[in-house]
Parts: sequence; structure tokens; C-alpha cells
Amino acid sequence: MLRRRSKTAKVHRHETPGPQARSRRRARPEAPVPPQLRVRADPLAGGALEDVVLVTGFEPFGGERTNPSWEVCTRLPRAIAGLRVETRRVPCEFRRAIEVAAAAIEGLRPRLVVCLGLAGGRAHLCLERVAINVDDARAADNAGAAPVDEPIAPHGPPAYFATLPVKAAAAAMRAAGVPAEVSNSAGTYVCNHLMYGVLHFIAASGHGARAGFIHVPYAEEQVLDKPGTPAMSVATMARGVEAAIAAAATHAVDLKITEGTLD
Ligand code: PCA
Repeated sequence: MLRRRSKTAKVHRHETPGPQARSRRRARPEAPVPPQLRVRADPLAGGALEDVVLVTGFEPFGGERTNPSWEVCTRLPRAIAGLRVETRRVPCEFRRAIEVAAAAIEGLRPRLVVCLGLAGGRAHLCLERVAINVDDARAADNAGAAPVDEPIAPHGPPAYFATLPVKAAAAAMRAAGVPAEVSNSAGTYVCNHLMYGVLHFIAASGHGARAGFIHVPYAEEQVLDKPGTPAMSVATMARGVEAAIAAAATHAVDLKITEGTLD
């Protein structure tokens, strides 16, 4: 990552991120990164963050009538771990999805940003570890755009890691009885595009929010005509997302447990 923790960060696991936790996340001006990739020295320069978690879900796409990522948003409680929950529905459109999310981040100044999207065919909730700087659409988005091998941010870094504690969140979801895992690819469609765009926007603007992406499986009613395809109830997904947000709100530092894969 571009930002490094100070040495003292390790001893403060499991604490609620407060002003001190935020200050540990500041960029070191002397860090050996190209100037155009440096984040602002003071991530709070634009004003204090609010005790808000912004959760986004997508509109339906690909011929589906619903998108469980948005259905989950409508079922979340009003507050999680002391954070007011604000939800936004984003279009399944390259560029426009980032614009809608960025406008919400600017307006709300949330402490956490959790974007949700559908990954039809996956069986578990997936905490995405990384977003890559490429669009490679297998199908047109809802506005008819199908970019192939185009950078999301021409001068941006090749990838961003999620700044949410993905392992703590996955563990918390499983502890809540919800199948969850860390994923190492958010794909190359609008979900990866939004995750990259949100992390890039936050880094470039010095906003200071921590952000990440969770892919959800099909909802049960979506697989009635898809034999052999995994599905999960929207209620279970919502329970998992709530557990993930609570874990993110209470873990300034991620757990050091393996979620690695061999392929
Ligand atoms: N899933 C798509 C885009 C919108 C959504 O919900 C994806 O995984 O890229």
C-alpha cells in the first residue's frame, strides 16, 4: 500500500478507530512513492469524518429482474456499531457508478464505505481484497458500454487493496453463521470498476474513509431457472454484511490469519 502504519499500530488491535487510529493512517511525506501517487498528508484536511457507513448496491443488470446487492441495502438496520447506515443505489454503468458513489462520499463524509455487488455463481459472500485498474467487459453495461482492456484511471496505480479489514470481516461473518471468504479478484466488470474508483477517489481526495467491496451470490429466487447454481437468502446476506460492517468498525488493523488460496 501507499501508506504505512507506524510501529505502534500493531499493539492496538481490536480497538475502535478514533482520532489516534486515523492519525496512524496518515501518509509519511518521506515515503518512497512517486509524487503523483501520494495521498494528502492530512486525510482530514477537508473536514472531519462522520459516524456514517455508506453502503452501496447495484441496480439489476444482465437481464435479471432484481439485484440482491441492492435488496441487502434495503434490509440493513439504521445503525451498525454506532455508525449511521446510509444506502445508495448505483447504476450498473462504467463511470456513472463511480460518479454516484463519489458524490455520496463527498456529501456524507462517511467513516466506512462498503460497496456491494452480485457475483452470480459464487456460493459465499466474498470480501474482495483487491481492485485492478482495468475494464474488460464481457457484456455491455446498462448504458451499452463494453470497454475492453481500458484503464479505469489512466494515471492511477495498477491496483488498490481494500482498506477494510477483509479477514476480520470474513471471520465475523462466519461467526454469525454466514458463509464468507476473502476473494482475490473482483472481476473486470462494473463491480471491480466501482471498487477501484472508490478507493482511487478516496486516496486522491485525501478523504480518509476506509472502503471495500463485498460480492454476494444470487438470491434464491434468481436460481429457480438455473439448476446447480448456488444461492443465498437476502436475509442471510444482510446478516453477513451487518457482521462485516461491525467488524470493520471495530478493527483498525486486520487479523493476521490465512485466507490464502493455491490457485
Ligand atoms: N455485479 C456486476 C456489476 C453489477 C453487479 O451487481 C459485477 O460483478 O461486476
